[in-house]
Amino acid sequence: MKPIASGKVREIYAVDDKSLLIVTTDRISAFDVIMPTPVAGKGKILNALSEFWFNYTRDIIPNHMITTNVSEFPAPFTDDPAFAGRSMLVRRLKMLPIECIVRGYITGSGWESYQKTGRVCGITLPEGLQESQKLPEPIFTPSTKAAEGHDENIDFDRMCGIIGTELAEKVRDATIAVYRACADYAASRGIIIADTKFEFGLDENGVLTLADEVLTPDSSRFWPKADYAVGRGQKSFDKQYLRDWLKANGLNGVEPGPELPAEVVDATVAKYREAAGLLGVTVA
Ligand code: Q0N
Repeated sequence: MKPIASGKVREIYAVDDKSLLIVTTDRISAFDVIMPTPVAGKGKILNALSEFWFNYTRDIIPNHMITTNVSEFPAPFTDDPAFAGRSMLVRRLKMLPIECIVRGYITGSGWESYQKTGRVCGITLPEGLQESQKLPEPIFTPSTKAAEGHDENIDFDRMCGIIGTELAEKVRDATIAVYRACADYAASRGIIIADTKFEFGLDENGVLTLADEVLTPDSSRFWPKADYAVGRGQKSFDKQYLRDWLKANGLNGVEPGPELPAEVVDATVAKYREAAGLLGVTVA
């Protein structure tokens, strides 16, 4: 079986007209480069996190998850150990061409934009914010895939022009509601979810449905609450050790990525396990 789409970390297999199988590999990227060495265990942890959040938010918005139980997968995937624990059977949707980003804290490209213009995606923010500061309210900052394949930030009016105002309002409200519920939960367990990206689709009845992966460290910025302080960048919950090692060896951004020593792999997977543990997510 060949995937119909292959991302940096995940692969999507066509199952039938109604469903797809999303497989989360153990690949890891840093500074936009995929490392040749897998982080054994990472895929299962990310799959378990997405499954947890889909269940946690099911009363806020329907989602695409059917099952993560490999025994319930259709042929030829049934009970395949290569897929066990790292994959999710999902409903096939008509995907919306928008990346739904929500930010509770000002960092990254949002911080760059704010420093230059005082705004992010057309939203004017209060004056005098410091780097990494919590925003008064979470903000919705959509983006779209530009022709080059790179994401382009858009304002809400542009989004309305692409998918229509009524749907855009629903998507924005769902994005903020899911983020609030999950960020509050994570904060109560020692993890700040600074921002995240959701993708939505419409099901066969036109019902807005949460898709993709949800609130993993690959789609979000997780910060350890214990180390948080405003006025500077924050340590990444999961990738700090890897980034520091790459930088110390002059290998940040170098293609192809270097083979990783066991110590880097071990320290990194330990952080994914720690995040899951703090969130109360058990990984098979
Ligand atoms: C789907 N992707 C990749 C944008 C796309 N439930 C679904 N139904 C139909 N298609 C998809 C899903 C899901 N999930 C998702 N491609 C197809 C997701 N992203 C990756 C980043 O770029």
